[in-house]
Amino acid sequence: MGKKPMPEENQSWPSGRVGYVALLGRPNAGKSTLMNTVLDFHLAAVSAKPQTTRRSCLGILSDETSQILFLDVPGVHVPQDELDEAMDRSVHRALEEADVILCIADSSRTFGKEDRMVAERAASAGKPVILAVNKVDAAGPGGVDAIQQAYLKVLGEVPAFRICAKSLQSLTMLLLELRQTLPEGPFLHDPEMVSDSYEREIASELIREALMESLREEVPHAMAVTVDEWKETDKACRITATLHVERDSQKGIVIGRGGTMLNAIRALAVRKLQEVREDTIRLKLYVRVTHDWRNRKNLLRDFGLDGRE
Ligand SMILES: Nc1nc2c(ncn2[C@@H]2O[C@H](COP(=O)(O)OP(=O)(O)OP(=O)(O)O)[C@@H](O)[C@H]2O)c(=O)[nH]1
Ligand SMILES: [Mg+2]
Repeated sequence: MGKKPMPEENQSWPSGRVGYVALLGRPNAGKSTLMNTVLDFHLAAVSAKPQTTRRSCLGILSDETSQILFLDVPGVHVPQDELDEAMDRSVHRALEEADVILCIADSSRTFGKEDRMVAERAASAGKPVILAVNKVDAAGPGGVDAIQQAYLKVLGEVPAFRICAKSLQSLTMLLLELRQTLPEGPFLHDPEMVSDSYEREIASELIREALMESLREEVPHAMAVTVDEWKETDKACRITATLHVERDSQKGIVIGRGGTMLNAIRALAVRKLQEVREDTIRLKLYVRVTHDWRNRKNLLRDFGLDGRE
């Protein structure tokens, strides 16, 4: 599945159109979906709940003449706690690093406060901006035109594309435009790689995705996942992870009556891990109350969620 740490820049890699594309959008706009689709790899967690992505993640799309380095980041929203502040730092860093900003708008919703924040941030970054109006398959009548116009009013005259992030075919013209907008230069990563994430980071995201899908309302937002042990043998990959919750009552919900919920979460997570790995997965999950972890800077750092990745 995931990737080993990157080797240093290699002279045998080609040159071409190369650069960073920051994916900027409100929570739930479809940023991670788009990245997974173009990579044809389940790298980033995706869910119907907002604020799924909590830290930035690099996705590498290489062909013979180009290397697009996608920076998937948390959705832009008004920070409520230390975790939100850290998520916002990830967005800030990605915008600084970006050669191009790809604004992703959700046409199934009306233009709101978070959309304005997204558009204003993109417009003031001083970088080339491209607009992708997503979820055209789910938009109501006039929804696509309305959101496109609202964004362009803030962004000015920038190229705009109508897409369905789940469908690679709908992304062809957008990818062409991105390649043309990137600067010329040597490849920055091994073209065989799809990410620089460690396998255990990807695994913790997939386990979190299982939590987002299995648990209702606010519980998954109050949870973090740490992978504590990772052992590969000829027969299996043994993973031990802790699911951190904030309160005792949440622990009860996550475990469920007689452990039924935890078993269901484990089974779903194993299926997701199995899809990206060829070997058998043996997953052990522990649930632990880690009070107020979203506001404790040292824990955010330990969990890799301090926005300094
Ligand atoms: N109908 C439809 N749904 C989509 C499309 N793209 C994404 N989605 C759905 O939108 C939801 C959010 O997708 P994500 O990719 O997690 O969104 P995100 O922008 O990364 O969200 P955050 O990480 O919370 O900022 C998921 O349920 C996706 O399946 C699309 O083109 N059409
Ligand atoms: Mg995301």
